[in-house]
Amino acid sequence: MDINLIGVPIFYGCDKEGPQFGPDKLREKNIVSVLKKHNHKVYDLGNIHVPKVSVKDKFSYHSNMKYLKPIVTANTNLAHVVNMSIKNNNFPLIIGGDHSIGLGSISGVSSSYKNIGVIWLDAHADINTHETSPSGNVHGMPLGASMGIGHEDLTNLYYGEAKVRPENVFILGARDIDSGEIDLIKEKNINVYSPKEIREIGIENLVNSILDKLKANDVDAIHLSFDMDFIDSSYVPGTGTPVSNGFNVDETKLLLRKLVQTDMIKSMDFVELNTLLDEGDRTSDLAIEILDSVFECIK
Ligand code: HAR
Ligand code: MN
Ligand code: MN
Ligand code: MN
Repeated sequence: MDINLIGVPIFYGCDKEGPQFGPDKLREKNIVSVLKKHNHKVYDLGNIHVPKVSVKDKFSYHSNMKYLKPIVTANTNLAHVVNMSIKNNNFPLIIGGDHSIGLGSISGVSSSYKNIGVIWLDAHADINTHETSPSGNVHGMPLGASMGIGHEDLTNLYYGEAKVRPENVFILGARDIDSGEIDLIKEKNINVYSPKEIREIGIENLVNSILDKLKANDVDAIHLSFDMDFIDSSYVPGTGTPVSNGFNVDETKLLLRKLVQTDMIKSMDFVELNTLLDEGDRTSDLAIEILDSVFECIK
């Protein structure tokens, strides 16, 4: 496979310094050679431009969406690079940065396909809006916005319509969901599975049933978005909002490998590595270990 490696050095979505160093940290840890080991061609496109703004301007653009303008600008740049990558038959591997970059990656992917599915691996649901968010952090909003829910500056990013239908969205590993998000999950009937529910169903059964549903819905490609806090907090000190009761490392790898073995995953985000919070390089090393395992299975 031909992989376009795309870094997005942004922390504005989580309002906590650290994730902006993720892309270069993974390069320092030889992400390119790790991917090449599995017979992929890798084109490192470098980092997407993220405009610099002062902390004084955090609320200048909106009262409950911090750093809105630079987030929209960076994600519009990202969307275009992702769209062009897919049009050229390259697999975009988008390295964060915080999870606000899901806005740009999904917008880019959805431009290239008729009807996409999104599988979101995360301790959080990331479907808040400016009206429901308890924090004003935009990394808690990208998945809702991609479904057309929320503020028009986010829902109209790159092009002006919803990027994915709610029935084609699957949130896996969620265990820290805000009350406004719970209401929305009920209202839109969004597919959400906690780690406990996934263990009960079984990883393999779950992957099969998701794939059956997406195929029945005529989905032509699936975008996989992986937030490091999907993994249990005991393994990932280097992430901004760790949550307990998550999957261990082996379960995480198994789920990811089963997902990519469906041959339907055509793009992937890898986000929320915070190098400043890490214990040594523990979480960066784990990030490399996971990507190594996943890209061994992608053909
Ligand atoms: N739900 C909370 C909020 O919206 C926390 C967001 C979670 N942070 C992330 N994204 N790492 O998954 O503020
Ligand atoms: Mn997230
Ligand atoms: Mn999260
Ligand atoms: Mn996160």
